[in-house]
Amino acid sequence: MEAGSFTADFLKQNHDLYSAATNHSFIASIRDGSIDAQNFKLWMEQDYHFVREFVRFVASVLVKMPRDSPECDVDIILGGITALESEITWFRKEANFWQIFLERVTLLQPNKDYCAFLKQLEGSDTPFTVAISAFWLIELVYCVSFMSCLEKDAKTPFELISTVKRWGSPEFHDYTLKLMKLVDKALENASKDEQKQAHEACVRVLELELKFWDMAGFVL
Ligand code: HMH
Repeated sequence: MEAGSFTADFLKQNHDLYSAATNHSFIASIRDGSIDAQNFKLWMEQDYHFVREFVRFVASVLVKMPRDSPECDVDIILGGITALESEITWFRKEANFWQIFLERVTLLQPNKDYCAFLKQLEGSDTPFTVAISAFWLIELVYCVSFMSCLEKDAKTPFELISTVKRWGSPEFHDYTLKLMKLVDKALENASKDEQKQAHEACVRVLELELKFWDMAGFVL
């Protein structure tokens, strides 16, 4: 069988897990308007803290970029970091609206596990190729999930529109496509071992995303 690009091959080979991570019942409940405010607040509290760790992870991806990378490639990651700053400001504003006290949040186990995985990827023993692959997929799962909440027949509640637009907008989708191209370019000439490591990291991302949604959809 002729091998295609890393990203296309990965999504084909892990179709069921990818589909489970991007068609979760938590997202379906936003899409059909049946979501409970408690679940949404729980997701927001946890995700804010995830994003705080994610900032460090994305910075580590930038540091790992090969020195001879074209400037436009570096700028894609830099743009990602810039977007995270406005994301954090948005989280604080939303938290205020939902009466969430972000500094009082206790991290739940699935979030702790995900942040621990990010920390591991931040380490200097994780190659750039592996880190950028995970980065692409982390963004893609949110993009594809939230995009479904903006489809014509979606009944997303008005108060959640700014959330779903953050990750489900055409601009965010373009950004994931740019990341995808960076991944495929980086892995084209990588060793078999790095390709395998990148594949494994991406499987882990899907598993962790799935558990993160499970956590958000679970009411105590
Ligand atoms: C858990 N995955 C999780 N949170 C996010 N904010 C994203 C992906 C996308 O940035």
